[in-house]
Amino acid sequence: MTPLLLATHNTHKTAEVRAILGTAFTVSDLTSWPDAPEPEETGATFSENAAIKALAASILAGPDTWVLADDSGLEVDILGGAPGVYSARYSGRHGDNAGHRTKLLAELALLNARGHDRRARFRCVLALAKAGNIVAEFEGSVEGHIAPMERGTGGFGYDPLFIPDGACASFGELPETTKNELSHRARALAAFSAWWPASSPGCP
Ligand code: ITT
Repeated sequence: MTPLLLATHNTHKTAEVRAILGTAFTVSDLTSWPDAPEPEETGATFSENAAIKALAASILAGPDTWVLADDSGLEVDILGGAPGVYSARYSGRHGDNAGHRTKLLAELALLNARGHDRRARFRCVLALAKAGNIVAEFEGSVEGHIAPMERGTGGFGYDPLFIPDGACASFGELPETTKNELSHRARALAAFSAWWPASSPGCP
């Protein structure tokens, strides 16, 4: 099993990455590094923020450690792609997921958004780093729409509001295993897994 440091403090992400990658990797995260600085996510794109997080963790962890950073979020078409890179701080307080969901529903109500106007997608960009360099980047997305009200208590973040195309239930209602088959994170990790053996023959 290859050790992989996930450059996140979000333990929900870690749990999903562990479940999706299975036994090929031993996944740890920054909760095991109490002194890990939280770099400011100053990028304008998921890609830039993923690179910021991956490089900071790679420098911390040293040259032998593979580091993967996940920058992700929800894009709502009628809001011009918001909350986008601001998904984790949409209502003003980082990680106030209930506040973010309330604000999103209020914004859509103000615009009287119905049907197609509620189109949205989750996006995930993964940056892979080693020895202080970005080695590769992987992306995944899942299309869907925003429910009229919160549905279910599973998952995290915007999951109770997001209904993926082809489903009649939100990520907050669907079993974890279903989310982990079709989510933005699952698709980005599938690209990572497909790349991994090809680019690292005989490693580590
Ligand atoms: P790290 O930066 O430490 O990884 P974070 O939660 O701040 O943790 P991001 O900056 O990537 O991570 O913000 C992602 C936000 O987007 C996250 O806090 C959720 O609000 C939302 N999000 C991303 N993936 C999601 C998912 O699978 N389900 C629900 N919401 C998600």
